[in-house]
Amino acid sequence: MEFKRPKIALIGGGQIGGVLAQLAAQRNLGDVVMFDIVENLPQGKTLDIAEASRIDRFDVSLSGANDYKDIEGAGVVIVTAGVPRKPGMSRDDLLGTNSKIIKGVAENIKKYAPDAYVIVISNPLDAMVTLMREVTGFPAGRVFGQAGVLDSSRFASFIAWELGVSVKDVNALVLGGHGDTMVPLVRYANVAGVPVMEMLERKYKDPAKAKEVMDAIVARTADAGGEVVRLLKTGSAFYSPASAAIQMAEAVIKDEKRILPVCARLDGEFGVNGYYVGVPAVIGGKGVEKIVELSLNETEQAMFDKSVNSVKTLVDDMKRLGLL
Ligand code: A3D
Repeated sequence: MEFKRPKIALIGGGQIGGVLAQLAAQRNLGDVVMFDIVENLPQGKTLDIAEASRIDRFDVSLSGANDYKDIEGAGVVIVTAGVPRKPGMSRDDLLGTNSKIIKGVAENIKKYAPDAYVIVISNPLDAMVTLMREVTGFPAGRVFGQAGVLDSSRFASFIAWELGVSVKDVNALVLGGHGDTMVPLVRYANVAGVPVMEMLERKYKDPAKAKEVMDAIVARTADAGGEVVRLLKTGSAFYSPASAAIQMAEAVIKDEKRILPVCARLDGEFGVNGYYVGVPAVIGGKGVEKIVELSLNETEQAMFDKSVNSVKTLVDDMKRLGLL
């Protein structure tokens, strides 16, 4: 038998696509083919990254493509095709433009990489994952979205910065749709096992002040994408979304069984039927292998329901516009 490196196809060679290619190579995850509709762009980016192979010590190959045929044999496909938002836009404003793009991308993935695991990053995330699944017809566990890993990392970072502790010791989880209604779960957030609220109350010696600080962290988490957009002005975050998606791809390729918050299809879990939303799940060699359920109190459940409803509204909009 002949051993072969895994093949990773990146659909979209823009800001996130470029960082994805570089991280996949630096981690020796597999051979990378980057597809984009812009002629020479993916060829140029991948050549640039490949020429650092001696410095970054990787043997995987990188190539660019303007023909979908080149993604044949891909085991993992990461999709960033589409447009990012600009200041003043919400993710939902991208629905019309990106739906049309994702539909075409999905048809080609179905044709050329019918066995692939598909990780979607394009916004509005939950709606685009839904569309990808619908058009490819792949099993639900093979199509999922990146949002929760990044949103949770943002939440964890803000907690670590506030408490002056290593972010490596912070566990923080964000549930729900990838939009303004996302649900950072304060009650489950902890630092090396100690509840975050206890840490904050000890720091400020005032429960009201601790709550005020946490409310600000929660609000900043929900607005974190917008904060970066307002600073960049020309596009949205791209380093951190790429890191997040690579963690997910690595969990699949190495069958790690990581528990990661991802946009996954729910079939009764969390009381939701037939919709894609952000929840913790076991990610391994079979993609989304299991949804990890956890109990929510009344307030958390109400926030989660609101977030799920905003995803449902977007999916309904796609149906109304004939996009789904
Ligand atoms: P950008 O740098 O514009 O790259 C998008 C690329 O897609 C460009 O190179 C385009 O040429 C390409 N493209 C356009 N149409 C097609 C097509 N039909 N087929 C193939 N490629 C095409 O954007 P970006 O990389 O900054 O962001 C990409 C997407 O990710 C956007 O929709 C963002 O909103 C989204 N995003 C998601 C997150 C999440 O955490 C979910 C975070 C940040 C950005």
